Order: sequence, then structure tokens, then C-alpha cells
Amino acid sequence: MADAQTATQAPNVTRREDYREPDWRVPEIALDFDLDPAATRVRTTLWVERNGTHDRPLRLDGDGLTALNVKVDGAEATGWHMDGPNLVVPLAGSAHTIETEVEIAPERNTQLQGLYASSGMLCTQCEAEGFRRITFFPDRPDVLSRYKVKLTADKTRFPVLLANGDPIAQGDLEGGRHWAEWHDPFLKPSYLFALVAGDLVANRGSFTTMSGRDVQLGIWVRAPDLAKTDHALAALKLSMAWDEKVYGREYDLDVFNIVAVDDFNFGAMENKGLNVFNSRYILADPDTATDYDYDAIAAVVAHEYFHNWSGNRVTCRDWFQLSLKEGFTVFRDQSFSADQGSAAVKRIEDVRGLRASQFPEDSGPLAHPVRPDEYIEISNFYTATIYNKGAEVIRMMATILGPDKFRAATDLYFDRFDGTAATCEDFVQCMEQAGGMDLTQFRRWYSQAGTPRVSATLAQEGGRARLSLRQLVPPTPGQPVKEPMVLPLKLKLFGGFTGRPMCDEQLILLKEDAQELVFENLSETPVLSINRGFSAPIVIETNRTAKDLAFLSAHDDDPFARYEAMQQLMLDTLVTSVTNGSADHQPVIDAVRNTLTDSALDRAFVAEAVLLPSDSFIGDQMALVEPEAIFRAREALRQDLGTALEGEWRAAYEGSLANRFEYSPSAKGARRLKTVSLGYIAASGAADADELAFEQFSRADNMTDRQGGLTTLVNGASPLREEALEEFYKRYQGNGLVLDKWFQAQALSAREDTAEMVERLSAHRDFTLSNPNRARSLIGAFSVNQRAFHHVSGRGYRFVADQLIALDKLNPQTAAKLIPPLGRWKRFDAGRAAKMRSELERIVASPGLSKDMFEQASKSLD
Ligand code: 0A1
Ligand code: ZN
Repeated sequence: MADAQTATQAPNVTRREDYREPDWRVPEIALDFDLDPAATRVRTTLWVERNGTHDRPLRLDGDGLTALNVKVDGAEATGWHMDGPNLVVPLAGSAHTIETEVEIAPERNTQLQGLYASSGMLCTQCEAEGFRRITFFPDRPDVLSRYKVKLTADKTRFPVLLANGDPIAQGDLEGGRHWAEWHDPFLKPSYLFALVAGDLVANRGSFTTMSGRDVQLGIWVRAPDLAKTDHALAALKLSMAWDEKVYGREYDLDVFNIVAVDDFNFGAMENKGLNVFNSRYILADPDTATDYDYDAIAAVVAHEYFHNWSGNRVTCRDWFQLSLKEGFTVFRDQSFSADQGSAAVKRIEDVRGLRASQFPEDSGPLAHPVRPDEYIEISNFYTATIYNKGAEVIRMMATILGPDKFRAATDLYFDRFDGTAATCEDFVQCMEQAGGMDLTQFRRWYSQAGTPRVSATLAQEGGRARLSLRQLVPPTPGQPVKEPMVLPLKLKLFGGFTGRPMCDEQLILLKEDAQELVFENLSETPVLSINRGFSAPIVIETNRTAKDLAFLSAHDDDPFARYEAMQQLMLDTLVTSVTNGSADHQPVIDAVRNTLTDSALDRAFVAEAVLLPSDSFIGDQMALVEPEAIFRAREALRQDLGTALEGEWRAAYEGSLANRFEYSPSAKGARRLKTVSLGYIAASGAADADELAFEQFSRADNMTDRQGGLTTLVNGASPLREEALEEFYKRYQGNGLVLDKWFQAQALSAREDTAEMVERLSAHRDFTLSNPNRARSLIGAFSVNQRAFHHVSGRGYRFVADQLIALDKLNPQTAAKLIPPLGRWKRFDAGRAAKMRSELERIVASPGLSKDMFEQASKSLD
């Protein structure tokens, strides 16, 4: 394995402060591929220019490459040498032409970085450092080049040949081969290079840009999947129009192609003019994709498209600036999705995701700032912190500046840095300049890791109320002491008696460790609504009573704050129940009844609001996580809610029985509430619950309902459970993306014996570690199932460690992403902690461990 790393070797750490401009620039590159799965020849010509005055040689990154031939200015070169994997060429002048030739074997590339084979096609993944697995090159994002690419391949096996930019020419050759040439007129870093060769068909469309240019769109898939591409194509057109309207950004090439591939380490990739997607984020029809899938497809299509400006036209100077493109682009895709349906529900989903993935990261051994200071393997930094906390940081700047100044600031940023590689600092300076404000202290959001905690205490003294705010940023690895952050808090007071707002919403900036606010002339007891819309990504503790929270859950005029009040009420109840063995469920029951029966509310909102916090989120609130006690407390509350409100759940269920499938916000909301209600009916222990679930499962005309019925049954013990699993399996055998759901449903089951079942499933004939989606659907899903993964025997830990050690041999990137659940050992009792640690130690000691896994597992032991 190219990047094998043993525990005894000192890991090579890359530091942000060591950044230096490249020694050589490469304004132009020509690539000539003779494609063959077993042996692909790559002939590369680089036009290089010395950058500044120095006498350093040209260093070209390589990974697993052997130089077959090196020429300088047309003549065979002799002075070159290899320095480890890299090629070093001494050069005398200030500008030269370098030619290299290598041979690579895409069909043996199981890491899925560089050029690899997937379901009969050849495709590439170059971010972050995959281009060096294809050819020798200064593989860093601040080396920007103009690319010409020629592809030659067998015409029968690979009738379609795609690369970045615009198609220039094509032709046939003897022996059944053919070729195509593509030119990309835009400067780009090597991580945005892409090619695809395969037997593909396209769903074609077109888009006329705001300046009247026609763009040809193509969603490329294998022929049987063509019927599942309409949604992605529609989402692409919506994204193109949205970016023009909201950010004034127009598309810039004559073609925009997207290709779906089955084996992919991440979600998708924004290669210039040729996005490559994990097929799960392209393929959809009602029978195989859930509403969640439909939404995710639109969001990922938008995300990759938006990168054309935030990422491609303006790229990153170095990988420490990754959030410059990712945080901003996530913010952009979140805003896009909010504009397509209910903004409130979208915000709730995003915050739920942040709390499920980023908050635990920020409080664990892998915590890092939005702009990290060092890394061993950059692939490990495609994290929820870079992406989702990064998006929150942009959102806070947008909140502080207001919409007009924020737009002026992004215009300035795109204008000033178009065609260059920029930094997070550059972005913040544009915000400062166009916003007319000083963001010196705000910059700590880029440098300090950890989720700030704020305590907000409201005290009333007659007609005045005093709000005391205190912030604390917890220590994180390498950052024991923190400075106070700038926290934009939207707040409002409501009259506890009349329910009327007592003031307009205010935006206050908490900048000090402690700050006080006084409200005068209050005619009744105020109730505090704070961090409305989740204006700052923090944990907030207030002195609000169960009564206050119930009141806000019914009366707050910010839907997010309403949701939040309900969640807090549920959390307080559940934490009390875990700590004391029981709690008064009545306030939650009453609040849920209120929301459930409020016919003015959007069904999708209701479905979100009545859902109990997850086991893991409850665990995150506790000093020590007790998986079984948490599970029992949550089940007890679920059961009481189910029983006490059985009539209401049934009414909601029946009210949501839509006749025919339709993908619209209201139909989605109805389906969501239907399955949530079904879950509560099942929790009540109603005699007919299993039949109801099975009926929903078997009569469904869409995957959302079918999966809802299935997962309800999978959590239980009815004989219908096996029947449904069997039926589902038979129906979708051969459809990889749907089989992933089958594995995942079982891995997420709330049953006592889930660990055992997951072990058995790992031996199933359809289980394989070589497909990342499949590996994640079983191993990834199981390790976030708190009750099952943390089974007191430690069998869950052992199983996951075994699987990750095996996966690391094939695909280090995907394996390393699955380490974090094992790294949470500090949060558990001594018995569990010791078992988790010993699995991490076993991983670190395994022979031939990748540096990806080494970094994640060894840091997790600290
Ligand atoms: N830039 C992509 C994410 C991505 C990162 C690394 C990859 O390589 C394995 C693939 C994709 C995005 O933000 O969508
Ligand atoms: Zn991205």
C-alpha cells in the first residue's frame, strides 16, 4: 500500500504556518491517456515557470508511480531522480517543457483515489491528493493550470469519453479504438481534474444563462438507470437559476456534465464542468428513493454546482483553507434547499445534523478548528467541523452583516479572487470591507475549536428583568485556554400570561465572558426566547422551567425556537429520568398533544417537533453516557406518549394517508408525520400496530412509506418483521442502493440482539467492504446505534475494529472516516472505555496500517 504507516514510523505532519508559495508554476498541461483497466498509459506535458528567484529543482508529487520516461525541452533527461514517491528534476532556466510517461492499473485501485474502475467504467477522484496517483505534478491547490486532455480507449467498452471543459474533437482509430479531446479554458488546480470513460447514456437538458448563453446539460448513467435521473436534472436547472438570482453567479462553459458512479468515497465531486457523483445522490424514482433521498439529491447537486464559483473559480490556497470552499458552499446549498420548501424545517434538519455529527466531534479527541493548524492526512479533515460548523460561521457573518451587505461582500470576494487561490482570511476581509465592520474578534471562530456554551439567566424584579449571559469555550486538544467568541444571539421576550411578544426580536452580540441586559417597563412575567433560528452554533443553558418551555413550544413565533423549546423540554425530562430512574412525563405529553392537534401547523414541522431526541443526543447531555438507561428512559417516554395520545396519533396517521405519490413539500410532510405516528402507535403496544406497519409496508407506492413500515417492524419482535425483511430483500435484490437501506435498517434496529444480527449480516452474500456505500450502511450505521454498538460485552467494538482493519487494506479513506465512534471512550464507564481503547490500540498496532487510520486511531487514544 502506497501510504502504509506503522506506529513506529514518525508521522509526517503538515503545518499551516509552513505554507510557502510554489517554487514552480505550471500555466499549462497536456494529458494524453491511453485508457485500459489493466494498464493505462499517461503521457503528460507540463509547461513550467520558475516562481521568483531561487535555484530549487522542480519537484513533482507522485504516489505509487514509476517514471518510464522523462524529457526536458524535448530531449531525454538524465539529471532527474526520485525522492521517495516524488520526481525531482533539476532545471537551469526560468521556463521549460517537461514530459513524463507512467503506467497505472485502474482496475487494481481499491482506494478509489486517482483513476479507478467502477461497475465497468473508468473514472477519477483527485481531491485532495489523488492527481499524484495519475501523473507526476505539483499536486497542491495553489498551482493553477490550463488543461488539454486527450483520451483514447476501446470504443465498444468505453463509447463515452468525458473530461473537464468543452469537447474539442473526436475520432475513430484502427483496432476498434477511438479518441476524444477536451479543453478547459479556465485555470484550475489538479484536484479538479476529472475524466470518465464508459458505456453510458445521458439524460440531456439545456439551460440559458442570464446573459443568454446556452449550456448543454447531461446526467450520465448506465442505460437501465436513465429513468431515475429526472430529479437530478431538474435540481441542476433550479440550482443554476438560483445562483444567478441570489449570488449573481453565472455558469461559464458550454457543457455541464454529471456522471453517477457506484463506488465513491464521499458524496460527490465538483470537478470543473464534469461533476462525478456517488450514484446514491443521483438516482431516484418513487419506488426506490425516499423523500430524504430526493432532498439529499437536490442538495448535493446544488452543492457541487455552487462549487463552480465557491471552490473552482475561486479555489483554496492550501488545504488548511478547505472550509473557505466547503463551509461557504454548504451555507449556499442550505439556503438553496430552504428556498425550495419549508425554511423552518430545513433549519431544524440542519441543526439536528450539526448536533449529531459536529458537536460530538468538537467535544472529542478529534476536535479541530474550522481552519486547522496541522494534519497528517488531509482526507481526514473532510469533517463536519470544516463543512457544517464552517457553514454556521458563514451564516453568522451573514446574520451580522444583514442580507444586502453580505451580498455586497460575496460580490467583492468573487470579483477580487476570481481565477486565484484564496484564504479564509481573504474572505473575512471582504466581509469586513463590504460590511463596514471590524471582525477581528470574530476570527476566533476560525482558530478556536470547541462548541461555546452559554448560560442565560433571566431574573425579574418588578417591572424590569435582567438577563445575565455568560460564555465558556471548553478546552480542546492542543487548545487548553480559550478567548471569548463573538456570539450573535437573536432573542425576544414573550408575556408568560398573554403570550404576546413584549419586544421586537433583537440581535445582540455577546463578546465578553459575561454580559448583562436589562429590560424595563414589563407589564407581565417575561419568558425568554433565545438563540432563535439557532443564530449561533452553541449549547445554551437557561433557567427556563418546564412550564416556560411548554409555553414557548406552543406560542413562540419563530418555528425553530418552538421546536427547540419542545426538544429542551423532552431532553430535561429524559435526563431527569435517566438520573433519577423516573420523571414526570405529563408536561411533555401535554406539549406534544398541543403541537400534534394544532391544525395551523405544517405537517413536516409537526413531525420534527414531536420526535424525541436521539439516544446519542441524550447521551451528549450527560457526564457519563449510560446506553441502557438512556434507551429505557426514552422507550418509557415513547410508550407513555404513544398510550396517552393514541387517539391523536391515529388521527394524525389517518389524516396523512395520501392516495398517490407526489413529491411536494406538503405530501412529504404528510408522509413524515405518518411514519412518526406509526412509530408512536407501535410504542403504545397497540394490538394492531404490527399489522398496521406491515400494511403500510406492503401497500406503499413509494419508498418513504415502505421504509417507514419496514423500520417500525425491524425495531420490534413480530413475525411480520422477518416477512417484511424477506419481501423487501427479494423485491430489490440487484438494486445496490436499496439493499443498502435493507442493511442499514437492521444495523439501526433498537432490538437487544442487534449486535449479533449485524455480525451475521457481515457474512451475508450481498455484504462487501469494497463498496463504500455498503460498508457504511452496515458498519457506519451500526456504530452510531448507541445501544447496540455499546453493548456491555464489548462485542460491538470488537466487530467494528475487525471490519475497519480489513477495510483499511482496501480503502483507507473510507475506513478512517468510521473511527470516531470508537474514540468516544472518555464519555463511557471504565469497563466500556477500557474495551474501546483496547480496540483502538489493536488498530494502531495492526501491520501496514494506512496513515489515514493511524492519524484517526492514534489521536483517538489521547
Ligand atoms: N469536495 C467534495 C467532497 C469530496 C472530497 C474528497 C473526495 O475524495 C475522496 C471526494 C469528494 C464536496 O464537497 O462535495
Ligand atoms: Zn463541497
